[in-house]
Amino acid sequence: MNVKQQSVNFSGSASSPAQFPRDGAPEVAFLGRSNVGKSSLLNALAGVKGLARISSEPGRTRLVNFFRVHGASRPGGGGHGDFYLVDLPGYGYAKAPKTVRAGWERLVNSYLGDREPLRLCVFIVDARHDPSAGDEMLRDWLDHHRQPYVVAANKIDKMGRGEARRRERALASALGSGAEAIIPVSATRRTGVDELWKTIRAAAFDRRDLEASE
Ligand SMILES: Nc1nc2c(ncn2[C@@H]2O[C@H](COP(=O)(O)OP(=O)(O)O)[C@@H](O)[C@H]2O)c(=O)[nH]1
Ligand SMILES: [Mg+2]
Repeated sequence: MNVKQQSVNFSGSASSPAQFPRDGAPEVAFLGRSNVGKSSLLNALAGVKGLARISSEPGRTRLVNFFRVHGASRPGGGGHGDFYLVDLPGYGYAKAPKTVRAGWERLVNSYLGDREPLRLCVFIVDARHDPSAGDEMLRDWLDHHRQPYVVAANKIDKMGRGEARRRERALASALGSGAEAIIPVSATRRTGVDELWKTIRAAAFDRRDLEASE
C-alpha cells in the first residue's frame, strides 16, 4: 500500500440512520462489547493516536462514528479509493439501563440489517475469554443478516504464543463457522494489525467500488 497517500479522519457521528453518510462509499464496521479495545484497534489501524477516543468510561459512547479513509489501495493492486471505518456503540456494559440497551439494539440492528455500503464487519472479542452473552447475540445477528465478518481476537499481548493459539481454536469453535477468519491482534502492540488492515481493504474494495483509473 502507498502509506504516504493514505489518511484517515473523523467524518461525523450519527444517532439515527437518517444521519448516516449518503455518498455510498464502502463501509467496514467495528463491533464488540464495551472495553474490548475497539477504539484502540481503530486508532492502531489508522495510525493516529486519539482518533477514536479511547474511553475511560465504558458504555458512554452511544453514537455511530464514521472515519473516512482516503486514498487506500486494494491489496495486490487493482486501484484505490475511499471508504469508511464505522465505530458502532459497544454492548455489554452491566450498568447500562434497559432503555439504553434497547436503543443500542435498535441502532445496531438497523445498521446491520439495512446498510447497502456495508462490506465487512470486524467483530472484536477479548482473546482471553469465551464469548459473552452479548457476543453470542451479535454473532446471531450477523448470521441472521448474512453479514460477512471476521473475528479480531484482541489483547493477545496478555498471553504467550501457545495460549494464543489455544484461545484462537477455542474461539473458532465457540463462535461457529460464520466467521471468514479469526485474526489474533493486539491493539497496544500492533500485532496482527497489518493483516487485519489488508483484510479490511480487500473487503472494502470490491471491484465494483473502484474507480476506473488504475
Ligand atoms: N493489554 C491490552 N490492552 C488493550 C488492548 N486494546 C485495548 N486495551 C485497553 O483496554 C481498555 C479499553 O480500550 P478501548 O479502546 O477504549 O475499548 P472500547 O470500549 O472497546 O472502545 C483501555 O484501557 C485500553 O488501553 C490490547 O490490545 N492489549
Ligand atoms: Mg470505544
